[in-house]
Amino acid sequence: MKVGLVGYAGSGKSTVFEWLTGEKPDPSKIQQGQTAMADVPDERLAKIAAVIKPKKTTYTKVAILDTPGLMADDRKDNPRRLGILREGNGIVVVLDGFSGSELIDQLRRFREDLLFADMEVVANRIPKMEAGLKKNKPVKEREADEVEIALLKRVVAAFEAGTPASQQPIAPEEEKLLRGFQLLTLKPEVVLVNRGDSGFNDPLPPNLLMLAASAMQAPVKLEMELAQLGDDDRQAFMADLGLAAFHRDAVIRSIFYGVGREVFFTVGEDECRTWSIPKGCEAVEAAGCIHKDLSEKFVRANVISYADFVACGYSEKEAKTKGLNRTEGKTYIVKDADIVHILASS
Ligand SMILES: Nc1nc2c(ncn2[C@@H]2O[C@H](COP(=O)(O)OP(=O)(O)OP(=O)(O)O)[C@@H](O)[C@H]2O)c(=O)[nH]1
Ligand SMILES: [Mg+2]
Repeated sequence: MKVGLVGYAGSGKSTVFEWLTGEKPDPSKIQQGQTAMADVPDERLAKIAAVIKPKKTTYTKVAILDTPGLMADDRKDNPRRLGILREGNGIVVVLDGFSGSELIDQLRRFREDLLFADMEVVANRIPKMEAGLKKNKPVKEREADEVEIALLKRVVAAFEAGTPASQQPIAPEEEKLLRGFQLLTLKPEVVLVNRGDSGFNDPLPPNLLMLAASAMQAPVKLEMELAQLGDDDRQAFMADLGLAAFHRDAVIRSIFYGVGREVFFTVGEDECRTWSIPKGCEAVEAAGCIHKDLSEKFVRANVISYADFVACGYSEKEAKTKGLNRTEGKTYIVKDADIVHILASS
């Protein structure tokens, strides 16, 4: 699971990268993008671990990718800069909320750049495919190419009209043809406003929330500076500034859930752990997130819902006694925070 930080030059992407991952970005590597991991904190797992006291507690991680800033004036190079994001599962747009620049304009312009980058890759493919039609080809192949070219032309026309791929009517078989482009306007987007030392308790402007209902904000640089202080100083400064708590953990969780992920738990005396899954996935796919073998040799899953597990005092034994440990098959849709045991054939 990888998400890319993106935004205009100087919006604070590299500051956010360090805030989320604890790693300092290396300026010499910025052009190709750089990645570091961040734990996804989970209070539910922390509680489970406090009761079960396993040897090890492991949180699932998300890979955070820092990218070179987009240029606001000369936008020609922006598609190349955005290209780094194509392999990611989602996009975090970092808006400059500290220098007085209009937030809504930044987001609008960013979305234009994103759409333009997608339009460029799809449009560039059309003349190449048309040239291929001039060669001798079996009829079936030629027909398939013609269908594909018609699709690409339709998608480009919609881009020209300003419609991102996520809002275009794309049938599942068309989606397969488009998959190779790794379209940016199909990726889930999370908006993060990088606030300065003040204003972080003010609500975000309503016109921004109209464009991005779940936009978040955080005083990123300030939190990094406060984190360097000793406990007493930090608490005194936080009280002075009106900062009730750090935003970092909530932001990382919102990014994780915002790009369509969820977790399930495995619990045991050796290890308690969260596993990252796509929202709404089947038990057999969830098993594959632990190990490929577990999905190939899947027999069944024993599942306790998180609420039942808590009600049973975090005891699997108790849940079993009360009949709350369910046996589920391959197609069971795993719920966020389910406690799961996969049984596989050997
Ligand atoms: N005053 C203030 N400065 C900030 C804040 N966040 C970041 N900065 C400063 O803004 C400058 C740019 O921050 P970076 O994190 O490097 O921004 P970036 O988006 O990675 O920039 P590029 O990689 O060049 O696009 C740095 O000098 C930061 O110290 C903030 O909240 N307040
Ligand atoms: Mg940077």
